[in-house]
Amino acid sequence: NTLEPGHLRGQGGVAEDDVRTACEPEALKRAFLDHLLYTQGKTLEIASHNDIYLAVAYTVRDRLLRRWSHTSSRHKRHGTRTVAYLSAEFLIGPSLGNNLLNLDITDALRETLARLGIDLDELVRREVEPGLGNGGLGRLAACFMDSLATGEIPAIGYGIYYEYGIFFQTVVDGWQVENTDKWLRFGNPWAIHHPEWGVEVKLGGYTEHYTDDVGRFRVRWVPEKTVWGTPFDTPVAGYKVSTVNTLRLWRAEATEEFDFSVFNRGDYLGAVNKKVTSENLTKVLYPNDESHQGKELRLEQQYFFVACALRDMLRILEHRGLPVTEFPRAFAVQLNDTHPAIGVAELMRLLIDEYLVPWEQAWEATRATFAYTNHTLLPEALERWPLELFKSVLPRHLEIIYEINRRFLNEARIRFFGDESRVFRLSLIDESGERYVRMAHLACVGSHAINGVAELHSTLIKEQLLPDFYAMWPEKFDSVTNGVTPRRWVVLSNPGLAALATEALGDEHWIRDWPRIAGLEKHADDAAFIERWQRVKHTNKRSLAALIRDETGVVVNPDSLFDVLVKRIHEYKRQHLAVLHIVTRYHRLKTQRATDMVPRTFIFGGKAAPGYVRAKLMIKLITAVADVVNSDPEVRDLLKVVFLPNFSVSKGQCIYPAAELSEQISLAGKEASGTGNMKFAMNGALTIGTMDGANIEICQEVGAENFFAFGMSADEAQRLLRSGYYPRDLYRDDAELRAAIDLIRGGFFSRGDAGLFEPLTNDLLNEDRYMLLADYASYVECQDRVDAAYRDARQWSRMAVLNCARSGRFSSDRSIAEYARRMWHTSALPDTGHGG
Ligand code: F58
Repeated sequence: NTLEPGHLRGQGGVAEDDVRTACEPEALKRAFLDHLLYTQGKTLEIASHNDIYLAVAYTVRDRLLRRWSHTSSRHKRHGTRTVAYLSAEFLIGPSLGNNLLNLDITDALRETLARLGIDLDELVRREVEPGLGNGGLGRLAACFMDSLATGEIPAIGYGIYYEYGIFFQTVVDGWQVENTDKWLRFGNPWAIHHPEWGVEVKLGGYTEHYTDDVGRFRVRWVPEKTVWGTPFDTPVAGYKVSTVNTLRLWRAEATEEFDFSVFNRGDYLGAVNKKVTSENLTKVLYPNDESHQGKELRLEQQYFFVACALRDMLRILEHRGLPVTEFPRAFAVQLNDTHPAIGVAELMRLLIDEYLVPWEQAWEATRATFAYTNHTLLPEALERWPLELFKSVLPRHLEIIYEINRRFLNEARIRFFGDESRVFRLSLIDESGERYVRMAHLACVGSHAINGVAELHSTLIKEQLLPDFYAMWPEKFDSVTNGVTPRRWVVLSNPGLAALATEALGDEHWIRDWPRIAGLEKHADDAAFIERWQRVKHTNKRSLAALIRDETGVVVNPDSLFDVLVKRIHEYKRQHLAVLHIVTRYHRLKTQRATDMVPRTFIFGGKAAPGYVRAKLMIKLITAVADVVNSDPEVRDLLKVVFLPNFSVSKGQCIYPAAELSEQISLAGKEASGTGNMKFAMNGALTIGTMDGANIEICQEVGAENFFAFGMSADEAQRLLRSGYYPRDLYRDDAELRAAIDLIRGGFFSRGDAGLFEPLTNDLLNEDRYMLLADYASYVECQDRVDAAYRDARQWSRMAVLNCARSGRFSSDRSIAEYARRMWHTSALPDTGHGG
């Protein structure tokens, strides 16, 4: 099923390759120089770095295009069910290296460019990545697109072409500072704009109910405004297969350049204003993770891309010559959390208002189409829209939601006879105070499948988040543990490990069949193998040390234990628990001259939502502790603390391969899954973690003896909370904990400004919602066991190899296979090479 290097399998191979698609060094050189001159308008002598990058990118894109068009005609011919993955975020990371890998032309192009004096690896390293996501959810969507293409499953990713992605983070005086991310400034060579597939989207206004000429009851939506959506298509190539799927992201434009009625009154600015307002719709990604704010523009963004996506699917359906009633057989629509859940009401609107399909039939088709993935249990992250706001943006959808609700609650009243309180809880409308539309309820009612993203998470959904829905439809509930793509997260990020794996396993099949990595296990006791493993890790650590030096000025020792905590900054993720541990170590060094301590480098990274004051203070705490610890001569190189700014996909690619200890320390029951935990394990880091999210499954797979587990279980934490949790008692009774908190409270890390960290320390002593103090002792004790284990380098590496070898379950290829079989009922459509 793999291609010959650089050749297009089954489509005539070399013979059909022309100057635009051939992959021999001569052809690549020709294509590159052509693009440099005819696309960029430069000769090599005067080309800028960006000119060269763009010419290279276009050269690579050309080589994707024929496969891309072949894929879409193949999909059209076969009419197989296409997965439409709807997500407000796709955090795809840099494209160049990934496309070269999947096309298998990295070496050929590197050689070609080197002869022209160009360093391909530097182009890859310096590529600006689109930051079109906040964190795990957006990155998961990108890993899934990779696995869908590699598995040759027909799929389109639908989302938003934000002009500004997640903000660029710098650290000034220890504080996070946000800068706009103008990622399109120098152009985006990967996407192709298709204005011809533009879609009109209505917003606001009111509805009119009337009877048409033939006596039918009809509804007309009279919008307050309309915007125009056009798609930007990015090719998503599978690994060494000819399938190239599409990521289709929508940008909003004004339907007309000027509002002529306003213009004619002489109000030029007023007329232009309307255009500006329309374009604001897709201007910026909301940078909040795990907190819902209820902003009108956000609701408009969500509706905008979902409306564009469903219209686009209808266009494709028509293009394939199929009637609208075939919709569910043509598309399986996956809702990546509730952000696209309005799609349920929108498809109903299209079917009943525009295609005049009877309600029952439309509803059956809608349910057969949608499936919903939940990504969080945190109450503040659950989307609820104030009814009035919702009505002002989507008046027709509110009517449809009322009707869905009326029918649904009637069904519930029969199913739960006499249990009105349950009916009240199930309602799509929250009426306990101010009225809201509950998007998770809409997603549940409108989907045939609902899943969590790790086993514990799925259990908690059934037992705590949506128990009434579970009672009603137990058969809808499922669990698909997340996964990550080994192409980006091992092959691209960690070429040393990839080469070692290929050599040890005898072939490259593991790249598309990650469970085969289990074959490394039999080398875990082979001294020569271990030595090579260690060399790879050390090389990766030196590269990361260089990056740290360049970005922060801090010099770290590559022989120290690299202990890493990278993810969004959030109280539930408990970065401040890691700080309490660091301060405890520091205190031990100062008071006990603990010179037998294992030298460690603590590496932090992650963004805080700009309005999340507490999270920003956590960053300041990390940097403040870093400043003191790093400059204390008594500490020498036993302790170093680094905050690496602007954590991103690119940064992750340097960090995961260099990590030895992966910190996954959320309060049990709070992290739905985590996916960083998987990237670390694949790259041979050991985990110190709570029994939360997918940590539990990682621990099961790698074996408890190769995993540093600590802290309360989700059950224990909930019981403790219910029985009365008094963090101050824990503080009083634990001398080391007291010392750590007192150092922070007393202003030791804030040059005497004792008030600075008080919001954090007071909270820990009085409320401590995320129960850091309850897990502190167990965490510190566990970290002492980490030290002991690290002293035996050989044994540590053996455990690291086992972590990698036993991470087979955590490839997104496995997740996608589960979705395809259990919720989408679709299968691969491989290119047989016979034009078939
Ligand atoms: C994350 N959610 C979960 N949300 O926290 C993590 O446990 C899980 O592994 C991951 O999803 C993938 O399933 C997450 O990243 C967001 O960033 C949302 C973005 C849009 C606004 C609300 C939060």
